[in-house]
Amino acid sequence: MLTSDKIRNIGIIAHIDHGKTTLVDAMLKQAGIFRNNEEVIERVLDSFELERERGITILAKNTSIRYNGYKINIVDTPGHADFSGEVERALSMVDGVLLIIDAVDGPMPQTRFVLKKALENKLKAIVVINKIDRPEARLKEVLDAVSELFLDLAVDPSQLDFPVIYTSARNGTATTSPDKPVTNLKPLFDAIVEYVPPPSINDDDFEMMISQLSYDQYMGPLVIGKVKSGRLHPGDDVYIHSKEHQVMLKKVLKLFTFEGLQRVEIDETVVGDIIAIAGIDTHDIGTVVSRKEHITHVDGIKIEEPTIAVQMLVNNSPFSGREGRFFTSRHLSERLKKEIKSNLSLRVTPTDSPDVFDVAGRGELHLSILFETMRREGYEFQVGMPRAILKNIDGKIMEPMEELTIEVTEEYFGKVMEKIGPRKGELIHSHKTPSGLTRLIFSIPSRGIIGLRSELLLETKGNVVMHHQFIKYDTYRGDMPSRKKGVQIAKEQTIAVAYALWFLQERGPLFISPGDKVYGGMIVGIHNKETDLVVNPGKKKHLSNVRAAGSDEAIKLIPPIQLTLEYSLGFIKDDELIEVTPQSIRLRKKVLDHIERKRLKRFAEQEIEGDE
Ligand SMILES: Nc1nc2c(ncn2[C@@H]2O[C@H](COP(=O)(O)OP(=O)(O)OP(=O)(O)O)[C@@H](O)[C@H]2O)c(=O)[nH]1
Ligand SMILES: [Mg+2]
Repeated sequence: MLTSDKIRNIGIIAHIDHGKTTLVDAMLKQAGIFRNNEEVIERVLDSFELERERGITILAKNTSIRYNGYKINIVDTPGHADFSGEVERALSMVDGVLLIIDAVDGPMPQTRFVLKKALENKLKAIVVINKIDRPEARLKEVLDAVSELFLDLAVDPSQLDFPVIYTSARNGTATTSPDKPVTNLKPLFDAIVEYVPPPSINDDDFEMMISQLSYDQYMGPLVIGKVKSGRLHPGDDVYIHSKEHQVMLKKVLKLFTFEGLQRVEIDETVVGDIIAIAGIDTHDIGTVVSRKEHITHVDGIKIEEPTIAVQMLVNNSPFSGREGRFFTSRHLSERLKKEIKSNLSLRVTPTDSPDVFDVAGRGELHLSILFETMRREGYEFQVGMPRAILKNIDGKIMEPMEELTIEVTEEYFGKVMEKIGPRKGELIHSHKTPSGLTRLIFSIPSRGIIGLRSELLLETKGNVVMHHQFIKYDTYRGDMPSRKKGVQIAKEQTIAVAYALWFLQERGPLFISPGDKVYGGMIVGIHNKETDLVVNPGKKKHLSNVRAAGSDEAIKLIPPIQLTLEYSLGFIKDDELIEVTPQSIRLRKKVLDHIERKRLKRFAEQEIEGDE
């Protein structure tokens, strides 16, 4: 029978791509989770469709292994800074962390962030220097850099004494010292058992804070957390204590624990184990489940605040309701309400209009993953231009600032500087990486990062690695020049034809292809000049016998720009919107009517002149 002293709860934390999920694969394999002949996909915990497509972890996930009579509960977390809310949530369930560090790259911005959180939470950290199989690995320098980081971040001296394990997650090997031979992950498992403390126990009644929500197709909603005290059984009554001190009585239907990749039903909980409860619906993360009606306090989970906001609107384009299943204001409102229950660093604020919501998150990717998830679920909506969340601190306007790290080959150095300058980025530091790239570190306003990744990928033909990390609020850096180019706007509703596009592509890159349906006021391409241009992409050739340039044989269309959410968020201006449906991403002017739009623009210009 499992006892609390045989439980170890660990979080796996790191900068993006340093090998967390790959290490979990190796741990699961060596703990015998899979059958001998079972075909196991790589990064098995990255099970969410968007995680597999992008090769990154987005949501923290639970799994567990058995080793030498111990149960090791593992929470894998995402390394991308936009999902750091997931890390903060995961840390509320564990007693120690494996801090994974790439043996070539060394500590990166997110390494610092996650270690800081772990140390603040008084968690025992085991340093895992991973990817030691890489030929450029530089174990000593990386370890020195890690020690410096601990010196900087430790909140008490005992934290400076951290064990170090060297691993190759890909090869499934670990060692306590680089000179020792490596065969398997045993040294890592032993370190977890030895250094991570067992969960603390007391003989109070059952209590658990909800750290995660999940769903079971038979049981409905599940709440997940680490049992703080006491025992719980199916059928027991429990009190749910919200942060707002509301108390509700619920009945436990079923209880589960995690074994490998399975959820296994249990009839009694063990203190310190990570469990799932069925029967408690609609409850927020941070809420406490207790056998007691009165408890002293509900801590909740402290999450960093959002930095970027956009308006999310009901789709009121002429094509509204054609491609999606959910598109009313009520649909959007309910879906967003559900999202904020588990997506802790997201904020949704209603506005004066029932059709418009203010949605704030930790960055462009945080928001675009939400939008992409919703469109795949069948939602239609529109999104406005992202803006930084400003604060008024002591009478001064402050804005969120980030540390931006860019790695490129030397030839693209100039191109990167050209893009960062107007976005108010300041180069703080640059050096060569062990793999021969130039690593540039900037301080830049959060709003300067919007759309930057898509632009740099285009400029460097995909040869760029970019990370950013919110650092602090600082003095507002002033207006940032918005997009210099104008757009080509469809004159009226029509179907695009090759003949018309062939002419329009001369004016600038297009977003549409022949056969695409467009509406008046929809943006069909970029205009290479500063002004906007109203065009007719449906204009057909006059029938004539004269063969001329522009005849069908001569029409060669340049492939259009494929609109993605990230690109669009960086592209649009204040008077434009992104229309998102399960099938399409379209850009449009907020005001579709050309005369009305011109009138408003002239009016706005006069106002500015009048100001001066
Ligand atoms: N050479 C080498 N590559 C590794 C090793 N571990 C992981 N990788 C590779 O590094 C890349 C990232 O691995 P992941 O396991 O997805 O990294 P992660 O830390 O989970 O990434 P996020 O969850 O997105 O932050 C993949 O291409 C892995 O194959 C290793 O030990 N050696
Ligand atoms: Mg991962």
